[in-house]
Amino acid sequence: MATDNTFDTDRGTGGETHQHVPEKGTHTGTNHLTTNQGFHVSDNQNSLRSGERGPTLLEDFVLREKIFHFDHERIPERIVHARGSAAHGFFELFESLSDITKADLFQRPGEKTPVFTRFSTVAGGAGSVDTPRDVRGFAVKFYTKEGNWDLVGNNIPVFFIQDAIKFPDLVHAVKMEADRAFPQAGSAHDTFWDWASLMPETTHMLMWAMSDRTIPRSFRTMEGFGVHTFILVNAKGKSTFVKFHWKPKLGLQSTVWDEALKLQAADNDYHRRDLWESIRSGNFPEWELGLQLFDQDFADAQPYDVLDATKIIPEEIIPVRIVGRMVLDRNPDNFFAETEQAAYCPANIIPGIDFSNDPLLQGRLFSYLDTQKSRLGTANFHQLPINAPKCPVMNFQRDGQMQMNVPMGRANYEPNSLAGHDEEGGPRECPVSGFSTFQGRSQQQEQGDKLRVRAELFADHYSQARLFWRSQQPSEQAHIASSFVFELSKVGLAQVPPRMVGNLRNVDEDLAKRVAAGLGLALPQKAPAARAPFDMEPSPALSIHTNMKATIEGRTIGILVADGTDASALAKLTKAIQTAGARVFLVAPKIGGAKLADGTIVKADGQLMGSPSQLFDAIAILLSQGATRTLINEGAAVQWVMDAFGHLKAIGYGPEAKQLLDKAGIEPDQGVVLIDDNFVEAAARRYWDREPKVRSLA
Ligand code: HDD
Repeated sequence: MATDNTFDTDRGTGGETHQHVPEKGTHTGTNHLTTNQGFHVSDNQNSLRSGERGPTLLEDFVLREKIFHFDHERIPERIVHARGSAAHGFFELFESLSDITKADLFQRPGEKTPVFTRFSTVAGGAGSVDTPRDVRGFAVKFYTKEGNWDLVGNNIPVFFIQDAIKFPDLVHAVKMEADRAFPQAGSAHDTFWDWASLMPETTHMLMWAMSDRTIPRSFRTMEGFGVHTFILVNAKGKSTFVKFHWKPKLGLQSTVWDEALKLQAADNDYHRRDLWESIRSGNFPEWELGLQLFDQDFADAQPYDVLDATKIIPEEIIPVRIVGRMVLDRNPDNFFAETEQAAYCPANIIPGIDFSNDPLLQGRLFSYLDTQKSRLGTANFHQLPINAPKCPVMNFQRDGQMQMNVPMGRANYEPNSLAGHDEEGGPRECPVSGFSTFQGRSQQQEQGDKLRVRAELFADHYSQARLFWRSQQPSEQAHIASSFVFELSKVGLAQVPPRMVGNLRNVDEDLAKRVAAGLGLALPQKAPAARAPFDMEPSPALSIHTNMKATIEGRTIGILVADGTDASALAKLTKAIQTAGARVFLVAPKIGGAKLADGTIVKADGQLMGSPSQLFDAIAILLSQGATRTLINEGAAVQWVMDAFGHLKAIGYGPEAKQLLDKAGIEPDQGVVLIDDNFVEAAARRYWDREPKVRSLA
């Protein structure tokens, strides 16, 4: 009778198995496949049945356990930020901050604190794509010696709403529509713009959302922000307001919208893969932590409220003080156990850091703990390895589903007098080192009538939206106006686009006119403003195009090769790119590679059809004349060049490949260079001035 139709069990499953299979009949091997109860499994290919062709027996506990566990593998995904990727690393302090905070991780220069950092999109489900137009989450869990501190931020320093009570409406409006369950992972639809156009407080964040900030090149090239004003408290009880910033070592970089759209087809996992591969190859993503520090007098003197999460403090007014760095140097071992089960919570803070009265933050303090119970199914989720603090946890909380610890002793209440009576009394509260809420968050006493109101300055919804607009380069303004046109063009409710453009007239008349013209709308009435906007000094720090670093470090350059490519030219180019800190990705018509002119074979990293130029920061084309003649009739090759040009990337080419450029309709400019003419330097930037030649922008 056959016992195994598929695999030779003694050899495992074709090399994928981690099990070392010991000699048959022995029970001494350490790598046996077992059930969850620890029984060795003798046959993982056939269920237990009555007779060779008979029914499967209910008695088969091996089968039942395996299917049972599989049936329960999925847990509810996060209601927002469901799609994400994370990595382990460390935070290293540059200078002691003992003058402003007693938080232990900020005391000793050079000291490292472990972190687990998760990046995410907001609107899409866990299986959605990486490159929709969307805000990105930037959540850092610091495992400090005093307990876990979670800085749960975004890649944008402001938020859509001022009060947490609006959060369910925001999320319902932006996620797929209630009746039809589409669209997935995007804001370009009726319900989002219906809601947003009725909520003028969203306007500042909408400006950021329609900018290139929401189509980042990678997680490694995004800024991160704690968004809210927090409070630092030193050992003497003195407080300082703080806003947290993460600055990427590689500088800010974004894609262009057409590229982001095409990336959704080229690689669903574009950002996830980038994070994973850069860590695996030893190019560890890095950010500096910066603080904006200010006091109550400064806060009182501003024309906006520092407790309003729709407002920033321009960096030119309060400079960002760099105090440390975060390096992500280890990929998770298991996506589910770590990334999926990671439970961040803004309420996780440590002595020396405190909340402000920002009404958005105050609501968040409740939501995250609450959602983890529904997502992870038990109040004991903090015991999961990824969530457990790396310092001792001792209290009298007991029991609950999935209790994974075995609390010792008789005492499970406090106070008790068991200590000293041959019994352990358990831990005691510690007034000196324990967390005590900072008294006096604002100069006003925290008491008053019970009111459902917002402070007066919260009513200014447009001044900072205008500040953002006026701080952008013309190329970036064109992207913002065009994004509004793109998104509102997807809206079928006739009343919505004019309402939105009416709001934009409070931001900037030119912006509103451009959006109206792009939509083919007559300019609507200006919406009434609850508080008249005023002009602020433009902030160059808000522009990506001003602040991009002219370097190819950390980037990927695609080189198209084929049979007959000059081997020495390829070697020279590869060396130059790698020396400058970038990665080379060889693309060839066949994955098996190309036979170079000197007869050597190089293997391709990707086949032409499956490796469109969206995947690269710049491209180079090294072909023989024969290969060029063939490839000018290959749509994928022509598209490769056209897209790189259209996405404003540098194109390097050997003279033999010129015909391919001509076929793709390339009009040479500064970014189209012969490979010998310092292609590496050309590849360090994007060519924004090319854009009007390749698309019409609003
Ligand atoms: Fe939130 C997840 C960031 C407002 C309620 N949020 C979540 C994550 C990030 C943020 C990065 C994913 C964390 C992870 O990787 O697991 N959220 C923000 C920022 C906000 C913000 C920067 C404004 C400044 N959030 C906000 C409000 C509420 C929530 C006002 C509710 C009142 N957020 C949640 C949540 C989530 C969440 C429902 C979903 C999954 C989770 O918490 O763990 O509780």
